[in-house]
Amino acid sequence: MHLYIGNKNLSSWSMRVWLVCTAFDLPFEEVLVRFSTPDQAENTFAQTMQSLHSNGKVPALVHDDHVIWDSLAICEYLAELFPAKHLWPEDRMLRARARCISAEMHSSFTSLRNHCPMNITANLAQQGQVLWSSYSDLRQDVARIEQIWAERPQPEGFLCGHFSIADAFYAPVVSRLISYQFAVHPSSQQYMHTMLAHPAVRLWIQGARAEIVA
Ligand SMILES: N[C@@H](CCC(=O)N[C@@H](CS)C(=O)NCC(=O)O)C(=O)O
Repeated sequence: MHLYIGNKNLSSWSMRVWLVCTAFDLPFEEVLVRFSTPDQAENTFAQTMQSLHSNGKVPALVHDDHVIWDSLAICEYLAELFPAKHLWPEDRMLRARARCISAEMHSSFTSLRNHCPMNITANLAQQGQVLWSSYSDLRQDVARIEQIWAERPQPEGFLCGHFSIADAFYAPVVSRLISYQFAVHPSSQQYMHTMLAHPAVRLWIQGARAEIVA
């Protein structure tokens, strides 16, 4: 099973799936395809990804000669492939909640996504201040995310019990809140702390830092 991902520092959609594969110790090989920069004569990222699939984006999972190319679809595929790993919560109601909040992350929060691209290693506090005071829809997105986090079953725990696909979907937000230094409630800070202590999250962040040094 090969998982194609973009730069760890930048690719929020890749981060989600990689975290799931790593946190649940799934048998996969990572294929890092760096995003091309405007000064490159050829868009090697687009060439590589489009040769794999016409969607041309990361993440993409290649398994048994099939390509699955959307982060939520990949996670659902993995959950079916490894049922004993319980990538979704075992409890039906928690599982339904995990699916709801993952779908909400997948389809919403466009203001946060558009104004605040993930950049794990950057300190974007200054931009954060300007963005925060300029965009009410950005403040609304963060407020809704904090509401979702506050509804987790245990204050010191993950969103739906043990670490699940839902947490992986919100991991890039944890990174954004840190980079842009948006002030959040103590309960949200506690969730961010829990996430940052997770071994898979730590490994991804280490990888992002290593990319910048390299
Ligand atoms: N809905 C897709 C979105 C994937 C996506 O937008 N990936 C970005 C990187 S994080 C990408 O590949 N961008 C390159 C491009 O658009 O050419 C998913 O969930 O996987």
